[in-house]
Amino acid sequence: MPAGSVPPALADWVAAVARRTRPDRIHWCDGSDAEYDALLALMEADGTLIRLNPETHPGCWLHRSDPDDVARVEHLTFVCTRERDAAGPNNHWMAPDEAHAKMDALFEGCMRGRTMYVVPYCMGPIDSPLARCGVEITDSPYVVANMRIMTRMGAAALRRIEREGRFVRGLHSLGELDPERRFIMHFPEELSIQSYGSGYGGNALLGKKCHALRIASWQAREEGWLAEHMLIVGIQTPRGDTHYVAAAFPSACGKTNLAMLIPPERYRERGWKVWTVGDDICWMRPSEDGRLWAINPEAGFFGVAPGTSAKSNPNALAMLQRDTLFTNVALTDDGQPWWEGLDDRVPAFDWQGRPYDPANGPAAHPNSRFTVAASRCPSYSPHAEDPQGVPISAIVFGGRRASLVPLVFEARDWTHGVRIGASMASETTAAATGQVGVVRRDPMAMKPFCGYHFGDYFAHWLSFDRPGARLPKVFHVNWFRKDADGRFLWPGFGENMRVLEWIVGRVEGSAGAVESRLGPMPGRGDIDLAGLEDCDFDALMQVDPEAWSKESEEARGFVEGLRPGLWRQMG
Ligand code: O2Y
Ligand code: MN
Repeated sequence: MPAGSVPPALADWVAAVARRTRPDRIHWCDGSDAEYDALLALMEADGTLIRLNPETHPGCWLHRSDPDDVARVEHLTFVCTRERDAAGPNNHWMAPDEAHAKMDALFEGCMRGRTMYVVPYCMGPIDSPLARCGVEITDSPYVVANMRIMTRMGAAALRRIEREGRFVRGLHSLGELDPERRFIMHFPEELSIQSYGSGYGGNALLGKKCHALRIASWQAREEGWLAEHMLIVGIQTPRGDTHYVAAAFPSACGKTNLAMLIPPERYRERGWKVWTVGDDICWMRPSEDGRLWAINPEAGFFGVAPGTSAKSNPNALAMLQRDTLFTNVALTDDGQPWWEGLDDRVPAFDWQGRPYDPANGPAAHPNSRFTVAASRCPSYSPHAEDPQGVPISAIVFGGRRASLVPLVFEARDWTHGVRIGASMASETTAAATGQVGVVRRDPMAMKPFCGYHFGDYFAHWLSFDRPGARLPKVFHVNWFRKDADGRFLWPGFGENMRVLEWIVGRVEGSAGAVESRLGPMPGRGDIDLAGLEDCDFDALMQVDPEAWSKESEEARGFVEGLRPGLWRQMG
């Protein structure tokens, strides 16, 4: 037990878990540097971690997961509410009694021979009223090391838990890493999570998707706030004002790249700057001034490595040079991490540690990851840790659509914005599903992460439109539209700044727009296209009325299928 007092509810729960799981040892994590170093040494000794080249990548490590355990498992992820309807058709549901019986049997004796780590953590700045605490019990030191980077973990979190008395209980075991004995269960009514049989990412770092989205979205509805799958950036204008924008994109649509965007030189010269607050999750709460104030509940980035390059994300490359845990990337012959899209070197070993052979597929797993402290990001906002959060001026929804959806348009008002978010659909990528190019409905990019009924979720969003509210403007973007030959119509990456400039201009009231049936859109003269002579702006913005009507009809059918009458309430 740690020095100082442990809330009895926490001590009792830890004791009960130990009685069931039978660990050889219990370690209460304090979050110290010494503890982190000891964990790394332990994992180096047992082969869980490989030290990367200390000359080029000091403090960096490679972990290779089980080859059958490389991504989130949506089909094994359940929301276990007393009433099936509360979880909604958007979640796999299991009755809590049945789920507990199943999990109790799996956890029985599963930590024999292992150490049980007790990880108190805080999602959000430790002194923020918007932050929430949890405790993850796990038998994976790799999970502990990741949680230390991704959350505020250790003694300070334990003190806050002691003060508040309320925390989310997360129980995790690697089990046998058998895909047949793998479940990720959420019990929002009990504020608890149980995860068995996977050591990977969203399945195992319970503070992230399980707590900060599925459980938090439930808590947010009860308490009047929003827990969203959104990045947060601050956009500083040449006048020195910073507007904060939250943006929701389905997994693998470049959220991390947008969160760390470096404006093109022309913009930088004029004084534009993009500040990173978060790359994946945003908690927003209406404040007394009527605005939504947001925090990033995470303290680090768990980003996809493949595709990260000097072109797509120079800030990420800079921060990955030291103190980073890599998972399932390839290795060069001199022990450097490597992934597809990084550069033209040829790796020596693939993600499974085999000598690299292109016949075996990509060298790095498509869902290979880096875990790194947010503070290592060169564009990390000086306001990212402000306890009150940052005020959100615009919300941007987006998807990956090769056709139909224009580069950018604006919602007429909040309710229309909710309709746009609820109508979101995106093409799948290899990293997300293994299937490529299938259009999947993903409202507000929350399909895998909303911990309750989507109909109730949209109604919750609508409820923010009330007297005195000064809600953000809402936009929709699509960076991925292609021409008839399959070439991208928009250059993307840093050039997305042009669209952000228009969005900021709309927020400030200085940018023009033309009206369209979708909502206001930039006309040719409203958006900076200088130097993009090859860009077919008309093709980018063109909307086929018939195809759009069909798309809207599908979205209407989807929303009305959730809760009849809801579509009409959405503007
Ligand atoms: O596959 C996983 O376990 C990771 S999923 C993930 C990780 C970081 C940020 N976003 C996601 C996601 O799927 O949205
Ligand atoms: Mn995500």
